This record gives sequence, C-alpha cells and structure tokens, in this order.
Amino acid sequence: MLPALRRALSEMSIRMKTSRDVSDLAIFGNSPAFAEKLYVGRPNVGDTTKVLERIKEALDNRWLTNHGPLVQELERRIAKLLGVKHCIAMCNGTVALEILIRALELSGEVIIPSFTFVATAHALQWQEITPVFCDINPETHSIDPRRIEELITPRTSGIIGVHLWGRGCDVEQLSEIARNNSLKLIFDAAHAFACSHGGKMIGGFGEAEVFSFHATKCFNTFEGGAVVTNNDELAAKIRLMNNFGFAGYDNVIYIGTNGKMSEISAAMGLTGLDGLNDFISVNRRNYERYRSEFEGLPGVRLFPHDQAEEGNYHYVIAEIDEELVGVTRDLMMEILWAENVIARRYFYPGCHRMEPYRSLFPTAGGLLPKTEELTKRVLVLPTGTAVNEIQIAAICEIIRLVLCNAKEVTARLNSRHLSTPLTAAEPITSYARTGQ
Ligand code: T4K
Repeated sequence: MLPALRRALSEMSIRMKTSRDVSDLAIFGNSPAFAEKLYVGRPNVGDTTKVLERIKEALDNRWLTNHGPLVQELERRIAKLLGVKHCIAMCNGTVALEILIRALELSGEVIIPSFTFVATAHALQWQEITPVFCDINPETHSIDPRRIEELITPRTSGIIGVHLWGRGCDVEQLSEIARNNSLKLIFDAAHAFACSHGGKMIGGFGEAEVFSFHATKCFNTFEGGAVVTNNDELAAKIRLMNNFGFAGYDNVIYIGTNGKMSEISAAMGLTGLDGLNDFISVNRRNYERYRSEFEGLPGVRLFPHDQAEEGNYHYVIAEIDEELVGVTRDLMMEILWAENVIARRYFYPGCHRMEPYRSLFPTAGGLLPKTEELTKRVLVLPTGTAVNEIQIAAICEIIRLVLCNAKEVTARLNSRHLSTPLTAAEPITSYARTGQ
C-alpha cells in the first residue's frame, strides 16, 4: 500500500488492513481489509433532523397517506425539477411500471432488454404480457435499437427502454422505431433520476417514464417510485388507477390498485431533494477517484458516465475481461467479498436466465450474445455517501494487486477449489500504477 495512503488511513482512524502481496489477501485466510462491510446501494440519508421534523409534521396533522400534503409537495418539486407536467408518486418503481403498462393497455408482447433488473420483465409478465428480450449495445449497456425490428410481431404492443446506470438509452432511434411500427414507447428510468439525455432531463421522453426511489437509489423515499409524463389524459388515468379507481368519495370509475406513496416516504423524499446536489457531488467525486485509480489498468473498463450530460453518477461499474486480465469477474468478486467489499454483479445472469423466463424461453440466450457476454463481466463497486475516497483507493489497491498477480492468485485458488477449477487466461504483463 502507498505510504501516503497508509498515513492517511491512520490519521483518519479507519480500520483497514493493508495488503502488500497476494498472501495478505483475506481469501487466503487473513483478516479482511475492511472491518465493516462496504455495500453497493447504501442509502443516502441526508439531514436526519429535517426528515424527522417532516415526519412529526405528518403525525401532528394526522394525515399519513392517500395523497397527503407532503406527497403533493414532493410531486410538484419533482415535476419542476424534471420539467414535466405530471408526477404521480407511488409506493415503488415496480408498481409504477405495472400501473403505467396497464394504463397504456399494453398487451401481447413488449420488447425490453434482458440486461436490466428483473422488475422490468416481471411488471409485464405479472399482467400476462410476454417480455421479448432484446440484445444490448455493449458500449452503452442499453437496448440495441438495431436488434428491435427483427423481434416485432403482430402481437407486439410496445417497447420499454431502460436508462441503465443513469445513462439515457437511444431515445431517438427507439422513438422512430415505435412511430414507424405504431408501438407505445415507455422508459424504465429507475436509475436515471436527475439525469439528462441530449441536454433534456430524463422524465419527458416517450409516453411516460418510471422512476424508482428505493432505498438503494441516489434519491430515495425508503420505498417509492413515480410515473412522470406530459400527457394529461394518461396522468389522470394513472392517478385513478393508483387509488383503486376512486374519483371522489364512493365513486369508483375505473379498475385500480393501491400504489400510493405514504407521507413518511414523502418526508424522506423532500429531504432527499434538499440534499440531492450534495449526494450527486459525492457520487461524482467517488466516480472520478475510481476513474483515476483505474487509469492505465488494461482489461478493466470503467463504464463511462457522459460528462456532457446531467448525471447522478450513482453506479460505478467495472467490466472485468477475463480474456485480458486472467481473472474471472466472479473470482474478483469472491476476493473482494472476503475483504468485506460487497461488490455486486448486476444484472447477472440476465432476466432471460431467471424464472419464469428461463423455463418459458430456454433458447433466448442464443439471440442475446452481447447480453450473455456482458453479464459475465460486470462488477458494480461501492460508492455513495457511505464510501470515502480513502476506502476507494484501498478497494482499487486490492483489485490492482489481484490483477498484477492474476496467475498466482488463480493457481492458488484453483488448488483450493479442486472440484471446480477456475480458468485463467494469460494475464497482461503489468498493472502497476505509474509512479508506484
Ligand atoms: N427497474 C430497474 C432498472 C431497477 O433497477 C429497479 C430496482 C426497478 C425497476 C424496480 O424498482 P423498485 O420496485 O425496487 O422501486 C436492489 C433494489 O432493491 C432495487 O430497487 C434496485 N432496482 C436493484 C438494482 O437493487 P437487490 O436485490 O440488489 O437488493 P439488496 O437487498 O441486495 O440491496 C442492495 C444493496 O444495498 C445491498 O448491498 C445492501 C444495501 N442496502 C440495502 C437496503 C435496502 C443497504 O445498505 N441499506 C438498505 O436499507 O435490489
């Protein structure tokens, strides 16, 4: 470990072990680098006093849910921030997707990427609509518009683009395909709160867009989500459906469900909005730190956030190419977990390999070669307000140590796992950082 880093660690009293050679790694039986686990998706909490004040306000008002004043305020502020006419806050992103899909009367088949959180697919299948999985562009990790038209059948009613990792998918191409084929286009923007595409805030594209405000997101309401749209009629219908179809006391005019957000969630959300710029600047600082640590590390690609756009920088995604580095992504994850770095392999193994889709479409993988490859490479690393730059430097040191000694690490672990040998390609010669 760098002397400066070691000094900084002792000054900050962070309990971290330093690994200088492979034998120090926790996977070989040593104590982990971090005394406490570092997670992906640790919630951004913001000003706790303010959250509690707002919750007290709700309790004092005795107005706890059913489109109360805090939810209304949250909806107004989100609509303003995103430059959209309507925001309908909901209990989570999955229910928001389900209600939107139902409100648009999607049916038959809907084309979606397989490389997404399983909720995108489940929101369709739950309503007996078949998700048809489309391959992705490995550069952007988003649905590849060039692969869509071959999947359109007379049963296709729509397309769901997913702005994965907060980066806008190819909205223009998708819009053109939807227009030419009379399909409804919506976006799963679960990752993309406060992000822009082509200089315009995500939220205003397609028929409507859906956000998740789950605890693990950049901006959270404990559990929560929203549909945002500029379509007045659609917004009115969704509002009804979100509250059992009630259009006033005793007057149900439509089939609906219960997707309402509570006042406690809105209290968290309003406080999160107050702190949003701070969350994003920490995320951005962390991302830049990872970027500089990974510079000159061949075989590892850090998924690029487009600096020309507004971004929330909420996910730090490393792609570990086994062919180039001689270590599998899974082995790297195992090593990091042993060090208490709980990196995640989102969205492994791809929706098409999860149930019920795996049984329904056992050959889907043949049409998804890029998805299949990417799900073996992606490793999402801890960031957010719970992670600091010193910790990031130490995580990167571990990764570098493993990559510098890929052959030795793999051989030692292969002898440990004799029953399931790990494969090792010839590693690139040097991962040492310049100046080390
Ligand atoms: N579309 C997309 C593209 C999505 O990514 C999602 C959700 C949705 C739709 C659906 O939106 P919601 O219905 O969820 O609003 C997590 C989240 O539960 C999920 O919301 C999110 N995407 C997905 C990407 O990540 P898991 O299965 O990874 O959750 P879990 O329990 O493993 O937690 C993730 C990490 O966060 C852990 O490392 C621990 C940490 N954590 C979690 C919670 C809840 C904390 O430190 N504190 C906490 O309170 O799905």
